[in-house]
Amino acid sequence: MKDLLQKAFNAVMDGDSELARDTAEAWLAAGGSPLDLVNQALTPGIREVGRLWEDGEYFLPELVSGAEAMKTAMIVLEPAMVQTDTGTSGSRVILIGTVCGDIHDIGKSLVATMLKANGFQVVDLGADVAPERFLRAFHDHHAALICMSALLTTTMTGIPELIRLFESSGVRSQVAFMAGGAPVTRKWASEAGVDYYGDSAVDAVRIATDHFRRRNG
Ligand code: B12
Repeated sequence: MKDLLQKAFNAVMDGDSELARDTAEAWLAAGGSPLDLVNQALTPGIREVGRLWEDGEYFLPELVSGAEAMKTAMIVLEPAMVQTDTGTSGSRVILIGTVCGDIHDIGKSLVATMLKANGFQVVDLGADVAPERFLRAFHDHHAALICMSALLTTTMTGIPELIRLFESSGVRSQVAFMAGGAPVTRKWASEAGVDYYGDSAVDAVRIATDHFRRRNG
């Protein structure tokens, strides 16, 4: 299994989508937990790619192919993660999206997958989501919790912007907001008016579970 972890890490580092897919399949076939592969190999791999890019050792094509390799592995792993779905009713609707101007969607999708795996009904709006789309989806799906992801210091301002839109539309009190993503901190999120800050997909599940337990009694 250790060998597969190393292979998956290398696949992301080398931007090798084929190897990433094959390794993820082999990992599942060997009985490995999908989340372990994400946390112990794929995420460290993409973070290392980001570090090398920041240091000028990798260029944008390597960053893009590393992300593609990670996403390819995630496509294999996702069905195995959501298999534990407990089929809970629609009273636990969560909207999720990456804020406007930001196309990073790997972390957001991981959060969405983990929430689904824990029985929440998740409406994933994708990346680069305009505030008005969040508002429309909130009305369409009667969502009780909205999760926002931001990976850029230039786009994280979309978080308070979205909350202000809900305030000016008179619906702020009907919904709670959770935010996360590399540049977002607990302190910043609280100052931005966010109800919950989460630093990982596992954290998001814990917070959502507590939120709905309190709300639904
Ligand atoms: C992969 C990547 C890309 C890929 C994205 C592919 C995709 N489809 O997502 C590509 C190549 C497209 C890309 C583009 C760019 N990128 Co980029 N990218 C990254 C990289 C290397 C990894 C991000 C990632 O996927 N991490 C893995 C996931 C699993 O982790 P995560 O996203 O942090 O998510 C976890 C937690 O944060 C949390 N979380 C995330 N969202 C949420 C939401 C909620 C509600 C909760 C509770 C938790 C939560 O849970 C997740 C799982 O545990 C980061 C470096 C880094 N260390 O983060 C740079 C990084 C984010 N990028 C950066 C930059 C600058 C860019 C570009 C501007 C580059 C350019 N010059 O074009 C563009 C931006 C384009 C745009 N408008 O959005 C900078 C941002 C700097 C800054 N401070 O703003 C970073 C930090 C790199 C760096 N060190 O400089 N990028």
